[in-house]
Amino acid sequence: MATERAREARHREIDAIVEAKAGGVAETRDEADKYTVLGAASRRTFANWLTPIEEHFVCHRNDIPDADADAWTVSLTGGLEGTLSMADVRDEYPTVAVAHTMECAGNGRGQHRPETGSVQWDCEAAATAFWTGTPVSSILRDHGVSASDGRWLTAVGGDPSDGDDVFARSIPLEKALDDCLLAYEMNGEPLPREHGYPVRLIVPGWYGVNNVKWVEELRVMDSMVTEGSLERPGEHAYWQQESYRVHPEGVESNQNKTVDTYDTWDQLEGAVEHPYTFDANVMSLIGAPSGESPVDVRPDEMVEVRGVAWAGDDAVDRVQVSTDGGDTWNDAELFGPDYAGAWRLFRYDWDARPGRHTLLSRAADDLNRRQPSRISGPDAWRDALETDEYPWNEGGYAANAYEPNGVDIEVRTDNGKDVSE
Ligand SMILES: Nc1nc2c(c(=O)[nH]1)N[C@H]1C(S)=C(S)[C@@H](COP(=O)(O)O)O[C@H]1N2
Ligand SMILES: [Mo]
Repeated sequence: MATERAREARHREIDAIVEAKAGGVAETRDEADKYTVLGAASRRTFANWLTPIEEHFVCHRNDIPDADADAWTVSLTGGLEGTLSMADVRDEYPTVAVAHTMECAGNGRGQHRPETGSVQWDCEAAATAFWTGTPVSSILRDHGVSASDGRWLTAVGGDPSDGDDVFARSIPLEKALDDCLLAYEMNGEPLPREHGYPVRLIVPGWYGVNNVKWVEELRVMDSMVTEGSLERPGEHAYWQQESYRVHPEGVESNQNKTVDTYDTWDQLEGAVEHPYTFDANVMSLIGAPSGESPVDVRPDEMVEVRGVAWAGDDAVDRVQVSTDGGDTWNDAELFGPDYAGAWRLFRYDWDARPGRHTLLSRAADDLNRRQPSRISGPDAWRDALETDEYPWNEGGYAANAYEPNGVDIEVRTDNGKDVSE
C-alpha cells in the first residue's frame, strides 16, 4: 500500500532526526500518523535561553524536499515580479539575525480532555533559536512594496503535498515588513533539512505554523489565502483557513478574506469568531527542576526553580512560581536576554523541604493577560475565559493553561537525609 510505504519512510525520517540530534528530541504520539513530530526529550531544554539545534522540536506534515541550495529559487508573485536564487537572497540584501521563540500551535493539545486526536503534544514543542537571513522588508522594498495597506504576504512551502493541499500561510504584510526574515542559518549553522533548508520564513513570536519551511514562493495579496487564490493546482486554503483555527467541536470555520485583529488572544476574547493562530499566547514552562532525579540542592540548601516565559508579540511582564501545587504563589525574577519575539528566563530561590512537591509557573504579559489555570470542558467555548480556563477546542490549538504543565518532584539530600535539618 502506498500509505504504508509512506509511513515507513516517515518513521525512517523520524529515526534519522533523533539520531542526528543525539537524542535531544523524542518522537511524540501522532494518532493519525500523519506528521513528522519530535519534541524536546527533557524539560531541561526549558532551563536555558538558547535551544541547541539538537533539542529544537520538529513538526511538519509532508516529506522533506530533496533540495539543493544552488538550484533553489523563491518566486515573487502577486503584486511582485521576479525570482530570487539563494545567492540573491544571501548577497543582494542585508544580513540580520533574530531571536525567535517558536511554539507549535498544537503544544498542549495532549492536555485537552476529552482528547482531540492528532499530535498529542504535552509541552515539548517550544524552542528559542537565533535565525540568520535577509529581512523580508528589504526584499519587498526592493520590489516596490514599502507600505502594508492592510494587505497580506503568503509564503508557500516547496514540500510535496500529501493529497493536494499545498503548504501556504498568510501573515499580515504589516508584520512581514516589521521583523520577519527569510532565514538560511539556525544558531550560526547552515539550516538543517528538517528545519527548512535552504530557506524558511521566520515570523518572530508567532506560532510555528506561520514559519513556512522550504519557501518557494512569496505572494503579496489583498487577502489571506483562500481556496483558489493561488495560481497553482490543488487545494490552497487548508493550512490557513481549515486547520490551525481555534473553534468548538463540530463547526466549520468561515474563510475570512481578512481580519483586523492579529493578536491571537484578542481574537480569542471575541475579535474573530474562530481565531487564527498568529502570535503566541502568554506561556511559561519550568525547566529546572526538570522532574528527573536528583533535585539539585545548593550549598545554602536552596533550590533554584528556573524556566522560560514568552508572550508572542507582547512582552512578558511577570512570572509567579508555586511550590505547593498552586496554593501560594511567589514572584520570580526575570533575567537574561530580552529580545522581542523570544522568551525570557525566570528564576525563584526556593527554600525546599524534603518530600514531594508540585511546582507550577504562571506568566502575565504587559497587557495583564494571564495564563489560565486549566483547559475547560468541551462545551464552554469562550465562556471558559470568564472562569480562568482556556477554551477546549476541536483542534487543540494555542492552549496556555498552567496547571497541566506542573512538575512533580521529590527533594532529598545526596545521602538520602533531609535537606533542611
Ligand atoms: N513547508 C512547511 N512549513 C512548515 C510546516 C510544514 O509542514 N511544511 N510545519 C509548520 C509547523 S506546524 C511548525 S510547528 C513549524 C515547526 O518548525 P520546526 O520543525 O523548524 O521546529 O514549521 C512550520 N512550517
Ligand atoms: Mo505546528
